[in-house]
Amino acid sequence: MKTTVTAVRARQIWDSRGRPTVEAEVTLAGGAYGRAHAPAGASRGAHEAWELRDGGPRFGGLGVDGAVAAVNGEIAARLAGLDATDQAGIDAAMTELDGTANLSRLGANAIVAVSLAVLDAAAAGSGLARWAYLAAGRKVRMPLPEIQIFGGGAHAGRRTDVQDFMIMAPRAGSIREAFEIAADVFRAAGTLMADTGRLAGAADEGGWWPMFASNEEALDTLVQSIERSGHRPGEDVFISLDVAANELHAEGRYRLGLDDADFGREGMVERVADWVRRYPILSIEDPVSQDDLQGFRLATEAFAATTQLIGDDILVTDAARVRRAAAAGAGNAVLVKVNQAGTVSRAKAALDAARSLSWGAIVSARSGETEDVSIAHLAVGWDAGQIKVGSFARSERMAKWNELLRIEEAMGADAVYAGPSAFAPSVAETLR
Ligand code: 2PG
Ligand code: MG
Repeated sequence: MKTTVTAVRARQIWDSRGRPTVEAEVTLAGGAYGRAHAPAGASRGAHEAWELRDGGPRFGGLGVDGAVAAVNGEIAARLAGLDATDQAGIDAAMTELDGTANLSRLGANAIVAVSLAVLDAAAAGSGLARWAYLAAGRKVRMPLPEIQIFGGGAHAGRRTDVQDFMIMAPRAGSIREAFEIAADVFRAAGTLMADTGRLAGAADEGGWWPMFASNEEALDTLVQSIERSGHRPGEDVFISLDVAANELHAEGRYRLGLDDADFGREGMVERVADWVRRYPILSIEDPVSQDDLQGFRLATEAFAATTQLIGDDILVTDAARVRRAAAAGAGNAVLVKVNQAGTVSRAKAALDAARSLSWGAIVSARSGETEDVSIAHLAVGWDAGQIKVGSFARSERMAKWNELLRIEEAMGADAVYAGPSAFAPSVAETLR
């Protein structure tokens, strides 16, 4: 069969933070070829699939020789002869071969790179772009992008407590227009920082380095940037925050160092709820820590009827966790990171769980990325409705945004921007 896997190979390459990561290549009997890279997070949930690093003195312990060897040895041997169009079968073969729940034996970085490379090869073998191969003839929407303007938290030496200060343009007419708005706001924010003597470079995902005296000063500056760009906060452009509160949490308390504030669960939720009331915020991610389902439920009660509430570290792209949170009345959207799940199939299962609950779903990059554009195709082909890639700068980010422009153009008259339909129904209602 033309789509039979004939070769799987890996090598160590370097990511956007100059750290080693895994590149996998897959070749099929008919000559089709696929390639993909494992991304890497900095603010990682403890329940994520396991990224295998070599440890020891070399590269600060971040080497991936073990993961590369796992691909070139056991994984390559196991996948030879399997059909690349059977993504579920390939992914199951790798998870069974690994034998651990969190893929820690062979490494989720090894497995995810191969899983994505198999998808790439299978699409190539079918003569289709990955998004079209995944869509399989169904009508899919162009996703609504979340675009970072200031990067903080673990991506900027903890200069702010909140990690991602992002914008969304749900009322844009197309993703092309959403990018034009983002470019305006990003530029205006840079000018504003320069004019006020606060321009100090970029954070890990390309957002402006957060030279602020409080988390609210960052929010105020973001609103000013939107205004300066000529767009209207709360009308054309909304704020989205990833609090990444797991990083602020220790021994049952939340600490906002920049604001010199210390909270219990209720206080933390109230602080975020207060921001939601006072700023044009449309989406909040991880307002509480990875194990604080009770706090996630409190946040849901406080503001999720009208605001998107995304679980990242608390849901870790796991279908069972999504269903458990929903049963507890917690959350209305899931962040989908393929490397948190470990395989394309597991990530898709988390997205399907969200969809069956009428939740929002945001396909997301990691803070450590490469030129790999797989997630642009997943977001479109899976009809996720939203995508998060980082800022509007640096080529590991722009590669994904630019790929989305190509996809939109290829769709031609069929291209429909998800807009408000990307959100859970009660949140979408606020935009109509
Ligand atoms: C997140 C991501 C992307 P990281 O928390 O959502 O911003 O960060 O990849 O470091 O986990
Ligand atoms: Mg996050």
